[in-house]
Amino acid sequence: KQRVLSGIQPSGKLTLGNYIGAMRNFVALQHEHECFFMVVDLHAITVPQEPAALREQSEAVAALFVAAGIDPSQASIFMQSHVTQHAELGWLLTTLSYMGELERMTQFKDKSAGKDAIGAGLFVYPSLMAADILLYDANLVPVGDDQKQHLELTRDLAGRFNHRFGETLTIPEPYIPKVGARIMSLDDASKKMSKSNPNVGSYIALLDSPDDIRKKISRAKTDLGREVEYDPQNKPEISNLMSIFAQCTGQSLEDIRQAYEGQGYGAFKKDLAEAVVAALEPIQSKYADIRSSGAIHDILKDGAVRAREVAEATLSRVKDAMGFLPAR
Ligand code: AQP
Repeated sequence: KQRVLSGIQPSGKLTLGNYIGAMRNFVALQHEHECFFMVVDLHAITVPQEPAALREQSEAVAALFVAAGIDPSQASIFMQSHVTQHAELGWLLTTLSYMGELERMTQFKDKSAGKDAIGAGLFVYPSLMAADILLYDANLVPVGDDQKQHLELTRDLAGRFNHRFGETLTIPEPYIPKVGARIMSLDDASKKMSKSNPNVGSYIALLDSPDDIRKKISRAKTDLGREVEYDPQNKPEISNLMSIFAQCTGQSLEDIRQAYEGQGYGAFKKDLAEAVVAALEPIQSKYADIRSSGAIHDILKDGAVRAREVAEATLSRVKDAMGFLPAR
């Protein structure tokens, strides 16, 4: 069986982008593969987080994994910070990372742009992410398009480690959806939809109420003209909305174009809102059940036990290869 590993940061409310770009593939991969899905809280603190919000969002993300369809008896669901090997391998890989390659990461450039106090953790984020993946000898990493560059760096670091210290780490492959790998912001289709965007109207949260979803979609930016056509170059806003429609209903872009021919944006947006509401309804109701049952704590406990076992074996191999004196 191939190993699959991925994570999501509890850095805000999960969005439709997180779901379409990443989580949906977690669900699809769980039956054929040995899967590890984690809430990457150590990553979330690379930008300032309020303790109470971090705690709440962490539990919310874990519960959303289950609500979205990840079966905890099939896949291990855990908190990154519950498996201390992540921080330790993260440090080891930081020492193998080059300043130049970290400086080239677009996520670092985007998140540090215009800030005068930039946390060092934000800079070494990709080294920790490499540790997350390499600890599990992951073969496949389901992520959205924005994480492709970090995954490339992970592959470079694994290759560098193996070259310097002997074959130790498995080189992972990205697993990126062919469509929906980059859902854009509702207020600006040149930026990806992001849970940490301070403008809540820019994203649809998986737990937004039906009324909020309707409001956000009716206010979503559209392009000049009135034809519903997929043309990302010239009509980026409407093309993004069409992608969301296609992802929520399973219809093709061409079917959507034909269905709204001559009707303008208004009718399309109205149906889009209902399609999103319908797609999220089952997730939201399952989420409410899981949160009220309190079952998530046991799920996280079991997941961490399974994860630790694999992570510790890899970490020992790595430390041994690097020449650390074994503790007796
Ligand atoms: N807009 C998106 N479209 C498709 N996939 C997306 N992902 C994120 N945004 C989109 C994918 O979701 C997974 C979890 O992402 P993350 O929490 O690790 O951080 P991120 O990639 O930086 O996502 P956000 O929502 O933009 O979070 P913040 O705002 O905190 O940085 C990843 O697989 C990602 O590709």
